Amino acid sequence: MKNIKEAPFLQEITRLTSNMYRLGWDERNGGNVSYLVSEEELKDYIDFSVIRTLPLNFHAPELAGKIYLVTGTGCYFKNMELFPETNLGLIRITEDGDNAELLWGYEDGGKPTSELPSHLMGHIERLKIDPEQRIVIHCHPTNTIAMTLTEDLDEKEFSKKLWRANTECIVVFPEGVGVLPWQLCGTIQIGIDTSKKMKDYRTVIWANHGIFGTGKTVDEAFGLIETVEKTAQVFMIARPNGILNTITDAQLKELTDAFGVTDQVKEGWLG
Ligand code: 2HA
Ligand code: ZN
Repeated sequence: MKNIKEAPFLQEITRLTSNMYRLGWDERNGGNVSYLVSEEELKDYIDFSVIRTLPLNFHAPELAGKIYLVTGTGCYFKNMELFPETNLGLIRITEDGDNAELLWGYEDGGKPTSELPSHLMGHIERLKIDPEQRIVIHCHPTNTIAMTLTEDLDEKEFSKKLWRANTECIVVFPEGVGVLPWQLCGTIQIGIDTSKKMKDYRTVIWANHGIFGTGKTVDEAFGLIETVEKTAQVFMIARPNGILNTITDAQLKELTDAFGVTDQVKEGWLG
């Protein structure tokens, strides 16, 4: 067996968590990631024997047999690169969709993130839309959270504030962003509500808490989050001075036409 610390999929995730830590989006044990890994990618690194079985406390038969690399509950993003074996785990969803079998990791007796319902239910919804869906990232980006304190949480209003502030936004997320008002995190209910939003959006913001980005690649999901966060920063810097210049609906239409994403904009959102 090769050393799993050298596996490309593992290094991709630990590089990601280190990056997010340095960006200031994952203080303490904030944030969590889940990443679909194929048996082919794993076969040189693990023997697929089950170390422990962990109850999911919800039902995810759609993911039966799938294996996810998942950050551990209470784990710090800043420590993942150095100690992946305690801070990360590889879990396989059982055939009945009720349990997760630990195949590697959580070596100090840990278990998956408290936000596992949002992650797995999110994968289920996004897989229906995009069969290549692989990653869900949750983190706590400062300016995005700040913007949920000062702005209306209506999804169209919130999305359009981002689109109007910064040219790349409507091109990167023409479907807008989903927004959930505050509710208790780490629950099955927030998983249900978040995954409902993910039917329409690859990006979901939790007011006074953080953001989710999804996609087929780390770059896609991370790119959504960094584009929202960069724009929220621009918006929050400009806001106290009074906002004078924004991109108009006609200009937003020019952008969606030029970049071929017009059909992804929701009916009635542009003029
Ligand atoms: O503790 O970010 O939402 C990790 C979290 C919970
Ligand atoms: Zn969080």
